[in-house]
Amino acid sequence: MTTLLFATNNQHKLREIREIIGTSIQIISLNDAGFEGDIPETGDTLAENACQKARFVYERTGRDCFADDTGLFIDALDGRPGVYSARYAGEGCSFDDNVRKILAELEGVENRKASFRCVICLILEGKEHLFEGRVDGIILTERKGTDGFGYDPVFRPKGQLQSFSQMPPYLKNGISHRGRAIGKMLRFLGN
Ligand code: ITT
Repeated sequence: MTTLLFATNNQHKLREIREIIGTSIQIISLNDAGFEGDIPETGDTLAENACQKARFVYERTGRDCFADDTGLFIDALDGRPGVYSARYAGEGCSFDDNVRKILAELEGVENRKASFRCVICLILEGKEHLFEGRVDGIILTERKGTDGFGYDPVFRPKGQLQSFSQMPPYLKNGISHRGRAIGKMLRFLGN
């Protein structure tokens, strides 16, 4: 069975990736691999950051691995928070702080269009492969639902009646940015 190390410190992403991938590939966490410490993330694009994270972990572990870099791009905010989605409300901020900040910035704004975009960088025997996934939707005026993480309570995908936080995981994963990017990676690995 293929074994891949997932270069993330975000436990929500780890759970989601395991739910999406199921048992076809064994996903090892940084913890399982005995890897400790921060992974730098200083790029200006999702692809640069995904590759930086994957390369950093590959160089230190020598294991085939992948990293995911994700951002929420809001039209009315000129694409913010975008690449800076994790620390939008400042260093050490919580998911809730970030949600509060975008809701305040969008107060009274009619155009609520946004997209989640995810880039995965997979490193197999030292060679990099990129996979992208995107989902379009809108930013709600208030939080809805309790599942998921990050900006999920205020993001409703196009054509859906529920926010990502109101959906059972299989529904979110079936249409999400991450689900789509991982689907491409699995098809590549299957070939
Ligand atoms: P790693 O770099 O360790 O993987 P991170 O949390 O820093 O973890 P990102 O930079 O890719 O990861 O993610 C940016 C932020 O975007 C993340 O902290 C969440 O707030 C948000 N985010 C990512 N994926 C999301 C999702 O599926 N649903 C809602 N918000 C998400």
